[in-house]
Formats: sequence, structure tokens, C-alpha cells
Amino acid sequence: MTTKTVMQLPEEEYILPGTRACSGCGLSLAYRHILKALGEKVILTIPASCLTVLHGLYPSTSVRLTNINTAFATTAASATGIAAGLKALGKTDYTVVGIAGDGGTFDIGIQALSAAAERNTDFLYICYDNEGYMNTGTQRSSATPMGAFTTTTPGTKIEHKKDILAIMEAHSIPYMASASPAYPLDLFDKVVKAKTIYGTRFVHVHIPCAPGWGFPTDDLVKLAKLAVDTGMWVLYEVEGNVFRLTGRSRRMAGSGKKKPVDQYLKLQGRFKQVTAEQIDHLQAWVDNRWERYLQRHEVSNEA
Ligand SMILES: Cc1ncc(C[n+]2csc(CCOP(=O)(O)OP(=O)(O)O)c2C)c(N)n1
Ligand code: SF4
Repeated sequence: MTTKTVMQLPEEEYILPGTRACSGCGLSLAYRHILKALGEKVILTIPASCLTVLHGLYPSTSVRLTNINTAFATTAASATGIAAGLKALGKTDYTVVGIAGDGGTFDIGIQALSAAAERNTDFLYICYDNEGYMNTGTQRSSATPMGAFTTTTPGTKIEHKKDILAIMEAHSIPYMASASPAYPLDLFDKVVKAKTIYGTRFVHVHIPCAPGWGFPTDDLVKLAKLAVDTGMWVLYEVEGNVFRLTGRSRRMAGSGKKKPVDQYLKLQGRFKQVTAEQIDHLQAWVDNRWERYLQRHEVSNEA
């Protein structure tokens, strides 16, 4: 089922008013809808990250759900343990959810995640991707795009972003998707779907970060939308072997319209030093990936 309006979302709020996240944080917006989709019967496990900051310091918390704070590299290992514990207790009505940043997923957490995915361990893993180690001061991760400045890339980053969804797909997991806080209904529906499937499910969420990327906080949604409109972020899902573009990306596939990447780059301080050559590289990278997605989308829709 597709959610058509925000009026159809559950009224229940799991984030209490007042969190320690920065104002205008993309994570707060996405997380609100993720938690609405997950509901009460959930056990979260979260490593050191902006999300731990959002949750707050023991004994106070801004989130009304059960959460375990785990070590940086161990989100998937922790989720594996919780899933095994629930199974031993015969409890089948809880969803186990590991949620980590891109540093905790693409880099330090990938070993435990790969091992769990290969075993098809029964949990949902959500990677919120603010494209750097933001909680500790904007260091580079393998999710940082080419041309972006970070505090550990003198000049700008010279490598492209790692394709984590391709890596997860190579594990043949039953469900994976990408989503954006600018399209909360698409995000909500994907998490609801992921919740019901058995095995390792992976949802990758784009998280614009005002202080780390250098844009005014009220540009958050505009920037998140531009990421999709330029193809820097693509909304899709892979269910079994079926690849589907979704939401705004699906409509773009129909109209054939994609904006140039520099429209997205020029709104962000982190791309202040990007060179013309890097913009060309980024555009070619986006165009190649988009073509591949279009072909897969057509093939899967023909079948
Ligand atoms: C083993 C280990 N190394 C380093 C740290 C310090 N540390 C805590 S959070 C963090 C950055 C997390 O980055 P990411 O996972 O991308 O999440 P974000 O902060 O961007 O939300 C680092 C380096 C740590 N807690 N443990
Ligand atoms: S640093 Fe960025 S991702 Fe982290 S809480 Fe602040 S705005 Fe959100």
C-alpha cells in the first residue's frame, strides 16, 4: 500500500520535543518518520554518532523507544545478538533495528554488516548518510562525494562516494532501498515494507547536514530535493531481484528530466573549492549511474 498524504501517517510521536541535534537537522526529520513507520514494538541499537547525541545522555532521553548504545563498529553485531536473544525467548513480535551513520556503516561497521547480511540475519539496518563523520567535526568518510571539503581532506576529496547499495545488493539480501527526508511518505512506506520482510533489510537515507555541508538550516528540504532532481541521490528499492525507481526519481525517469549537478553543489560551502574538472567528473558519474538505473528500471518493469 502507498501512503498518499501526511494525514495518513500515524499521529504517534516517538521523539519528544527538544533534542540535542542541531537546528534544521535532516536526521531529526527523517528519524521522525522512520520511528512512525517502526512503531512501539522495536529494539534499536545505535553506535556513537549524531543519533546518539539526538537520543541524549543517560538518564534522560528524547526518544520514547528501547535503545541500546553500542560501540562504533558493532551495530550489526549488536543487532545480530538481539535477534538471537529474541529468538531464544520465542518473541516474534519485535523488530530489531540497527541505525548508524555513514562512518559507522560504510567504513568501520562494514565487516559486521557484511557478515550478518551474508547469513541473512533477521534485522533491519538503516544507514543515515550525512556524508562524513559529523558528530566529531566533519571528517571524511568513504561516503563523502568527490569535490567536497572535509577537515581531513586538504583541498577536497578526490575519490567518488562508495556505492554501499551495490555492496549490499551483492549479498542478495531480500530488501534494500534508498530514501530522503524530503520525501517522507516514500521513506515511511519503505520502512513499513522493510519491517515486514524476513532477513537482512537495508535502508539508506540521505541526510543533508547544515553545519557540516555549509548551507542555511532553512534550505534543508530544498537541498534534499535538489539532490534527487540532479541524480546525486536516487530513490529506488530492490525487492528480491526486482529493481524499481520510486517517487520523484520514478517520475523523473518518465519525463527524462534531470538538473545539472552544479545547481546542487553551488548551494553548499563544502563544494566551494570544487574544480571545473571535478564537476565534469561528478556529472559523468551521476549520468552513468542514472543510465544504469533507467535500464534496470525498464527491464524490471517489462518483466
Ligand atoms: C572505535 C571508535 N573510534 C572513534 C570513535 C569516535 N567517534 C564517535 S562518533 C564518530 C563519528 C561517527 O560518524 P558517522 O558514523 O558518520 O555518524 P555521524 O556522526 O555523522 O552521525 C567517531 C569518529 C569511537 N567512538 N569509537
Ligand atoms: S552535525 Fe549534522 S547530522 Fe549531526 S546533528 Fe548536526 S545537523 Fe544533524
